[in-house]
Amino acid sequence: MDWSTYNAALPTVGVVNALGALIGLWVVYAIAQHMRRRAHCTPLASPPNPSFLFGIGRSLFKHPDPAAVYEQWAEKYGSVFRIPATLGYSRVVLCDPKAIQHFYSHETFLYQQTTLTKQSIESLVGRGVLWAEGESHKRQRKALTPAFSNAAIRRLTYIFFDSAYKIKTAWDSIIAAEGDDSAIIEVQAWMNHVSLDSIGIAGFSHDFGTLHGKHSTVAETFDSFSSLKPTLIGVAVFIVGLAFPRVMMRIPTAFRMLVKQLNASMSEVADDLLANTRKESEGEDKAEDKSIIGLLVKAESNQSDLHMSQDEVMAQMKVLILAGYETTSISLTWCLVELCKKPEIQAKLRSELSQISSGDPTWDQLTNGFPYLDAVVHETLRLHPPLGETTRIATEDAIIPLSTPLKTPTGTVVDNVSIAKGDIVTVPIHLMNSWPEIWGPDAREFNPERWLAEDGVPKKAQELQGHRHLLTFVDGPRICLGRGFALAEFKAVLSVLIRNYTFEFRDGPDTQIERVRGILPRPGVAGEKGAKIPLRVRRLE
Ligand code: HEM
Ligand SMILES: *[C@@H]1O[C@H](CO)[C@@H](O)[C@H](O)[C@H]1NC(C)=O
Ligand SMILES: *[C@@H]1O[C@H](CO)[C@@H](O)[C@H](O)[C@H]1NC(C)=O
Ligand SMILES: *[C@@H]1O[C@H](CO)[C@@H](O)[C@H](O)[C@H]1NC(C)=O
Ligand SMILES: CC(=O)N[C@H]1CO[C@H](CO)[C@@H](O)[C@@H]1O
Repeated sequence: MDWSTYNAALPTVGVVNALGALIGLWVVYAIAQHMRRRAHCTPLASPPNPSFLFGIGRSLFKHPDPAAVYEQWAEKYGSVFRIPATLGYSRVVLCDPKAIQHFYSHETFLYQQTTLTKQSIESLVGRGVLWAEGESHKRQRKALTPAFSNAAIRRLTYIFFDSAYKIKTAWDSIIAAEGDDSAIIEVQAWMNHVSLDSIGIAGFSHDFGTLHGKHSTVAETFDSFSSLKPTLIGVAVFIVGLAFPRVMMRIPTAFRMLVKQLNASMSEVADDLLANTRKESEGEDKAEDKSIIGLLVKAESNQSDLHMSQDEVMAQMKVLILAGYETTSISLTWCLVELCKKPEIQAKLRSELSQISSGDPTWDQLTNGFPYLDAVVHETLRLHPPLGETTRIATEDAIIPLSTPLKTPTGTVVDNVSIAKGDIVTVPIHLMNSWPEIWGPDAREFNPERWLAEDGVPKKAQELQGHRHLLTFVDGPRICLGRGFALAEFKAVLSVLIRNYTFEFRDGPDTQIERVRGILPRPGVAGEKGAKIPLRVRRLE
């Protein structure tokens, strides 16, 4: 036995023991707190826990159709239930319209982002409106709202048509190069381009130029998120991160490196805009900036009560990219997928759009003039919400009202549910948008007609708040600020594409499409790598 080794080991053992004891105490304390709070909560039914470490989250994350899983639970356990989460914690799931209305209307105050989400948003886009809560959120939101008014979007509509024509120019030359009337085009990449370029120009007068084939670090960074593989280290970091979010944010995983890269390239764009807007307000000869952030910076110098710091302005620009780029691109891509699955719907849409005789429709015509286009767009948003769930933490004990009384596991029937401060609450957006219980037997089908028929949106669906009774843009204080922007862009781009081309799956009508994970899940061909949607695009004469 070597004594020196033994002696050196002693203090280490002591430290390890002390640490162990401390961690043990902390766990006991946390559990006691949890039990105390839980004591006055309404007992809720819950599926069995497959894994103490991961709870049900991992299997849900991997599942191709999470809405179907939530549906089974809701049918078995009622419209409010608990699901097991990481390390023995649980999440309360709300599938009751009144409960959901209560949840969204109290967002940013009673229900706030979990520490992990908050940290991720901050590292991605800074302390902008997506990050803020409570009064600070209210102030930022108030400052941003005028820049998203109908009048503002009306002035920006030509930008969406311009972007669509850039696709047309590019596609026409791809098709011409084939020496035919059609070509195979991976449309998801183009929907990314059209979405990013439009947000750049309309949002803050910056042309990313991806529709002209320009390389963009911002686009590339977003794309590389979807090719990240969940590594063992990544999973470990994730678990540590649940308990110690600050530690996680410092560990240089691939995700963190990408976040940094994104931050750097987005900051550059922000600096440009601010410099230009400042020149403009100093009276230098520049075309007037009507972009969303341009308007904002100008308004900012006038209304001191709405003053935003330079950091906040930068953060808002990044928020626009984060909130508007992928969401819009994913929706457009899903729409093309659905139109390939249902050629008769594609044809009907084309026939409505053929009424356009000359020139582009105005914003007002886009908004109200094409009922079938409107129905196709909303049916896409209903079935394919880019954000599938909202998850928040309750900052206080709360009583959640219900539309329909709930039978608890102890057999009593309650018309409200008590939860405790610290409870995590989830609204399954995808389920609420497509639940047969709410939308009727054809709820899972892509059927635009439902938006045009007399009783197409059933009474039960009408109980849901939110844009057109959908939760795709959520509801309440955090309802998507860019929904008018998104709808105008969606409709403008779709109208140009459908008038000029027909779309079919590369490998025929039976092609299976699945959800591929990224920052947000995207459509991709089943069994193929990456989120790619190769379509045969045929020119119309
Ligand atoms: C189809 C496209 C879109 C969908 C489905 C969508 C959906 C959403 C959702 C679900 C939220 C709430 C996020 C949360 O709860 O944390 C949100 C927030 C937001 N969206 Fe959108 N969005 C879309 C397009 C856009 C566009 C194009 C813009 C901007 C140009 C935009 C700007 C925003 C902003 C600024 C917020 C933050 C609002 C707040 O925190 O108060 N969105 N969006
Ligand atoms: C993001 O970039 C800005 C400016 O370049 C910098 O000040 C900030 O620290 C960066 N944030 C992160 C999380 O990298
Ligand atoms: C700001 O105020 C000046 C005069 O004080 C006015 O000319 C300008 O239109 C205002 N700008 C905005 C964006 O309200
Ligand atoms: C909640 O429900 C219980 C019984 O189900 C009722 O006694 C109580 O008044 C309700 N509370 C609220 C705030 O609605
Ligand atoms: C052949 C055809 O219909 N071309 C149309 C392409 O789209 C533009 C703008 O939407 C129309 O002006 C063309 O007539």
